[in-house]
Amino acid sequence: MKIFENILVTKNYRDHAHIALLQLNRPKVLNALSTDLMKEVVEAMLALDDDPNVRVIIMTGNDRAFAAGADIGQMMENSPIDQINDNRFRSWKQLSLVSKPIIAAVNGFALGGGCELAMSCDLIIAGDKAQFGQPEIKIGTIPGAGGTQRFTRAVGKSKAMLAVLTGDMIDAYAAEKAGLVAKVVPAETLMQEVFEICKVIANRAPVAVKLAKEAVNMAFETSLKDGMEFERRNFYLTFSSKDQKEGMKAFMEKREPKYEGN
Ligand code: CO8
Repeated sequence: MKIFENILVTKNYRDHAHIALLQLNRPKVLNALSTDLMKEVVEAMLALDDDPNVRVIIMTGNDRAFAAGADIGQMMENSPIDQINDNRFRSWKQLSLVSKPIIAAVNGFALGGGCELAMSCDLIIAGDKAQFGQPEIKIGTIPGAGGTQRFTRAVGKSKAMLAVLTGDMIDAYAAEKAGLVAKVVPAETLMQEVFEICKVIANRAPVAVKLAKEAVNMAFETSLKDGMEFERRNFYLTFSSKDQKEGMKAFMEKREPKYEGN
């Protein structure tokens, strides 16, 4: 994998052949999401998605911040036309093309675009000192990459309004209670806990994992009727994989399945 300027990418994370780590790496500015950083995130994510050995991807920051938002210094003098020409949202859209599960491991601040980036992942595991928020209103703007949409779908209208209109942060436990975060763990064991979850997912049938991810995400895009239809078709599709035959055979034979990803 190529060397990037603003992120660190590790394959074979903790010597696991199927787990990769992508770490945001602009610690001096709390991992503020510059356009270059986001381009690198997408380039690396798409490369990991193409790598047949990788089954699960972790996205993380550092102890102090997952990311404290878009780079304010970079955009403060922008005109709307600068923003259009910069086309930074293209990167965000491309993230949704990644077919493998992405787990956000969040310690410290996940604010503004940082919270939105965590929400672009498939699930969020938080350290107990993590703080989430959409503070854009405090600097005279509003969220631009899902803070009014994904956040609202995750926590409901009233809690979303409170966060978006005040800009106040919520802690990890409040985020878990509201449904933004799947699980809160001690900050110091976050990466170990996330690794354990990734090992479980990496052990599942890879094609079924992709189809399951796709089906859950479809719940945010369609009516219930269409979503159910989509799910059923993906369910049928798993029956064309060798791994489905192996999974059910192994169950009947009372042994562990051996999945090969086809
Ligand atoms: N952009 C640029 N620099 C930042 C950012 C940021 N978002 N956040 C922190 N920094 C820098 C600070 O300027 C400071 O730099 P320096 O040391 O050179 O002065 C350094 O990081 C450390 O920050 P603080 O000294 O402020 O640390 P504190 O512990 O006192 O405070 C906070 C931490 C509370 C996180 C504080 O830094 C803060 O409020 N940051 C800004 C949070 C924010 O407003 N985020 C929203 C930004 S707008 C946005 O995300 C819109 C998204 C739109 C779509 C995304 C497109 C890419």
